[in-house]
Amino acid sequence: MHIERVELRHVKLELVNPFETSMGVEIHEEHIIVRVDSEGVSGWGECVVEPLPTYSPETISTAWHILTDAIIPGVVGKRFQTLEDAITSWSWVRGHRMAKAGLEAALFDVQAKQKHVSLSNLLGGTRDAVDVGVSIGIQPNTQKMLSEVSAYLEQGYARIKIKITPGKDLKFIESIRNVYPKIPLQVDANSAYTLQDLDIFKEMEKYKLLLIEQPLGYEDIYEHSLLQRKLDTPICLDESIHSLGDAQAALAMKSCRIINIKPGRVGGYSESIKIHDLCAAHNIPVWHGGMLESGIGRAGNLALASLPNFKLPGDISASKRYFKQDIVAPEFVVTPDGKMKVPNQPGIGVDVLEDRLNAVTVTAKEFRAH
Ligand code: OSB
Ligand code: MG
Repeated sequence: MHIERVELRHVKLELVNPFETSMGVEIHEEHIIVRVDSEGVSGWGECVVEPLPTYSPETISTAWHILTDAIIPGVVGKRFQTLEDAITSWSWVRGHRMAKAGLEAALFDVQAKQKHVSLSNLLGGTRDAVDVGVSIGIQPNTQKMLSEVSAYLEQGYARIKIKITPGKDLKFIESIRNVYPKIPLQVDANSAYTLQDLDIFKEMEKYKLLLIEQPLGYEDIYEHSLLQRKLDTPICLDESIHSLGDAQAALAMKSCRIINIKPGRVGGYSESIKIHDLCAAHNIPVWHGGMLESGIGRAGNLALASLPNFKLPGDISASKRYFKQDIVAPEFVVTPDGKMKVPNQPGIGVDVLEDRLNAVTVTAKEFRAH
């Protein structure tokens, strides 16, 4: 694999609706798109960093810096025997997993295109469609929440997740359960609670939630084990799992019964597959999280979510749930039975629309060997 050129683009896409969580409100989605040109093909990846360190300590600026000054100089103009060799070239860089994952994704796309196989096929996927759900932000009142839930159910989503924060939790869950006693329903706290809030979680048990996502500290594994011990509802860790080692610790401590995998959070597809396999061996289901990706990241998410131990619906929604217009074609759609097709064309399996990409680009930078 000869890496001739790398390009970074800071992109800014307007969301169709503001997305509110316990971490704040997002009106635009800003990420970094990575393009790698190698031997006649272009590979694409999406680096899911955000402008400020609300979800992850990484930001657009830190990832731009690490890619530009540490990672890309060891890749551009180089020839690697294998994809693994390319990935190993940045193993000396500590942390900065989202930065690594964006470039790794583009290299996987290059590899799949050069082998004329789909990314799903290259990663070991076994399904041609996956169950998908929707992640609904915090709403001003229960009335508005109910209309959101009903609209998404009508579109076919197989599972509803709502964001919660202290004061906007039980009454929202109760209002949904009153109208929809049976739908698969889960909640995501994004670390907004502490062990002092045990009574709130105890109260949630009667609503038969599929899971409670990341209730406690964003790097915590130990306190989640204390909470899980007191609950029948499964805890699912998101923010706390950055690596295979974190997943091993969480399973050993029984901190959760389900894990959310986001390739950006754990450093890429390679680490995601290790976590997927570890969980499979321990009978722990995983599901694919989301970072409001554009179609580039979404295509990769679908490919990864086609692996067999992704047993619960992912936060992988239709393009139009996020953006007026996506930057890839075809756009992603959800079927009436709550599934999304896994692209089966070579690589990520969708075409990047260059004019759309240019329209959403804030800054771009090109790297070539000199
Ligand atoms: O915690 O899962 C999360 C979006 C940004 C940051 C964190 C999270 C989310 C989501 C969005 O829940 C899910 C999606 O992409 O649809
Ligand atoms: Mg989450």
